[in-house]
Formats: sequence, C-alpha cells, structure tokens
Amino acid sequence: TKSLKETIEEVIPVKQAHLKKLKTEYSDTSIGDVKVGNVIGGMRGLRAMLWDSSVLDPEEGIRFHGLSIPDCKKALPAAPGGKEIIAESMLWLLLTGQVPSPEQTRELSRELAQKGNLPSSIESLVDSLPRTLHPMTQLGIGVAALNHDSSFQAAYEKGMKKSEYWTHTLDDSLNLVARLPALAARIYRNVYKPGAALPEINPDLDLVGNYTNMLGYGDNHDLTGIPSTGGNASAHTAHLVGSTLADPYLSYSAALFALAGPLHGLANQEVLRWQLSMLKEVGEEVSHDTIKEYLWKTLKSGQVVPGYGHGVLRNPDPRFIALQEFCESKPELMNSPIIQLVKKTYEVAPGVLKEHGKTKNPYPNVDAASGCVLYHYGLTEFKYYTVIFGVSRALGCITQLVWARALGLPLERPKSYSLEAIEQLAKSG
Ligand code: FCX
Repeated sequence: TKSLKETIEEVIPVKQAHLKKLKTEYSDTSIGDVKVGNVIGGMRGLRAMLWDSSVLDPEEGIRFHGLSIPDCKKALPAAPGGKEIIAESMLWLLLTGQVPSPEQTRELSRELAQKGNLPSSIESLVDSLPRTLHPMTQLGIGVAALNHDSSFQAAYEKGMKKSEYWTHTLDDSLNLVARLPALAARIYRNVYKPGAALPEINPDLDLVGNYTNMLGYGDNHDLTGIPSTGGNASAHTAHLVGSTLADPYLSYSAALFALAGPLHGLANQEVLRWQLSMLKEVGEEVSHDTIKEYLWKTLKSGQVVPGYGHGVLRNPDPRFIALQEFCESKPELMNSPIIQLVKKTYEVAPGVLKEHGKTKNPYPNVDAASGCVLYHYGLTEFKYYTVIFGVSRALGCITQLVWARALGLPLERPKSYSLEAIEQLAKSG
C-alpha cells in the first residue's frame, strides 16, 4: 500500500499545474471588490485566501475536499469498534483529497505512535512551568520548543531547493502531530493530577486512543474533536507565519495563541464557565424563562453569549449538530444536567439573540456543545478544553502548511492604509 508521502507526491504536480493555469489565465481578473467595510470589519467576506483542503459554506458548513462531516463519517475508516472518524483517516483525506484504506490508516497510526515520545528536554521544560500558567500557554510554549528538532529549519540552513520545502514541512508536521498527545497529556497531568503516572504511548492505539489513554480516560474516541481549516484566526495565523518559512512548530504555536482568545477557541472553556455559573445561580430546576433571563443579564452586562454566533456561518454549526446527535445517541449523556442545560439553552438562545438584534448569526457554533460532552465524561477542568481543540485543529493547519509550500505560495503581505488614506480612496471611488 502506498505511503502518505507517496500519495501526496502524486497529487502535487496536478495541483501545481492547476495553480499555474490560474496564475497565467486569471492573475489580473477581479473576483470581488474590497469595500471600506471589509478593511475596518476584520476582512469579513473578503475573498483573499487560497485554502484547498476544505471550504466553509455559510449555509451548510464545512466540507473537506467536498465531503461534509456526515459524508466523512460514512466514508472514512472509523476507530476499531467505534463510529467516530479517527484522526489519521481525516489527516490522510485532508492531505491527499483521497479516502485511505484501513491498512493505510493503520500504518499511519503506527508511524505516529512511533514518533510520539517527547524529547526529555521538552519534558523538563513543560514540567518547569507553573501549574497556574494557562494550559493553552503551556501548549504553545511546548510546541514552539519542539522546533529544536525541526528538519525544515536544519535543511533550510544547509540550503535546500524550493521543491523540497514540502517534504521537510511534512516531516516536521507529522512529528508535531505525533507528539501533541504526549505534550498535551503531560500538561494535563502536571496541572490537574501532579505526580500521577503518565501511561506510555501504546503502538497498537491510534492518535486519539493514545491521547485519551494518557489523559486517564481509556481508549475513548468520543472525546476527539473535528479539525477545521480555512480563514479562521488560528488557521489563518498558521498560514501567515508559515509563509515566512518559519517551520511548522513555530507556525502552529502562533496558531495556538490565536486559538487561546475567548472569541475563538477559548470559547469552549467560556461556554462551560457561563453554563456552570448559570446553574449555580438558577439551581438545577432550569426553565426556559430562567435561561432567557440569564441570557439577557449576560447581554446587558456587555458580554457575548459564548458558543453562539460565527464569523462565516449563518446556520447552526454542523459540528454542533453532530455533537447534539452524538449526545442523543447515548442515553447516559441525555440525562446529564449539563447536557440538558445546553439543549435547553439552544431552545431559547437564538430567539433572544434575534431580539437583541446584533449578531448576524444567532445560532450555536461548535463550542456551544464541545465542552459539555467532555464535562459529562468527567473531564471537568474546562480551562483545559481548548488544549483538546488545539490537538485536533493541528490536522487542518499542518495540511495547509504542507500544501502552501508544495504550491510555492509566497510570503503574505496585505496592503495597509491610514484612516486618512482610506477616506481619500473611498472619496475618489
Ligand atoms: N453574543 C452577543 N453578541 C454577539 C454574539 C454573541 N454570541 N455574536 C456576535 N455578537 C455581536 C458582536 O459582538 C457584534 O457586536 P458589536 O457590533 O457591538 O461589536 C455584532 O454582534 C456583530 O457581530 P457578527 O458580525 O455577527 O459576528 P463577528 O463575525 O464579529 O464575530 C464571533 C463572530 C464568533 C466572534 C461572535 O459571534 C462571538 O463573539 N461569539 C461568541 C464567542 C464564540 O462562541 N466564539 C467561537 C467562534 C468559533 F466557533 C470558534 O472560533 O471556535
């Protein structure tokens, strides 16, 4: 069976030819205008980025090489005995656009397990961090320090041809993905279970199986996240930093610090903090009316309702729907108070946000549900939740780094203007 690298190698010339055709035939063709609103509104809706492995449609959500999340669940090899997509099969799809065979998936799992141990210098670096330092900050520090062994950086210093950039980027990226579980699990152990033993990586488990096992939750695939890609802040950051030829470790650590923002990945922590403070205030008997009151109290205090709204989506996030369906498929999940609360909140929050009249999308995003499943499984330390997000999102970000180098995409440098200059441009039309 063909390896991942061999499969990518076959696809690269096809994509390079497609990009070359685009460049020669359409470089000077406009595909949309830039309004002042785009420049001062966070570039919302600005068509300004190439990202091939997935597309995010405002109405129907994300598709990976054309496959929706339900399509992926049907097509991709699932975990042994499980139903959930396993990370390695998703990684193969993202990187190659093809569905891997069970053997290819198993082979990749074995390769990642072999590469999964942390260098002792990284272990002592992470162990030296204060327990009170946010787990996301610790993860970013650990990932950046892993660049000690970057093959991209070493090859660059020796001088390598542009055509080799992608293979060293892939090597670093696979090493990074392989080491994330041990790094993330060590941070969890250090902060929440100091002194507890950390299980070894088991070569017979896949990436998520090893990660949940090292967290102390057994080989539980229900905790995995769905990688996302595209113009969101963390993916965009990885893409921008990678365009300077900073290696994948530095690029992904930058992405993790973007993910650590409350409007982005930290929202899954914020949702739990918010829902739990609601539970504390209104007690277990929560009615739609008490939830409504709490929503208005949040909005009136100038805070956003965490887990609702989205920069692109204008419908409930399919990742939220997938998690809701997952909860409905497990009776023990459905009578968990926190999952009941998320469900009841979903029944009133869109109405309140529509009445509030500010958000363009009053519906839930993935964070509205991602944390409560973890909470139910006993992983109640919600300040750790974004770290789990940071492990799964790496798949999307490193895919883009490999492909940006394979396609020879240049350093990113949008043009910036002063307020005065923007006004002049707007007046001159
Ligand atoms: N609660 C209250 N107000 C909200 C809101 C929410 N959930 N979502 C948007 N708004 C407000 C915005 O704050 C903005 O108000 P302003 O004009 O006073 O600044 C107005 O509605 C228009 O914002 P909008 O264009 O709809 O949304 P943006 O693209 O600016 O922002 C995010 C999108 C996701 C940042 C926004 O919806 C939000 O803050 N949501 C809550 C935090 C969250 O759940 N983030 C996770 C998003 C995603 F899933 C992820 O990255 O993981």
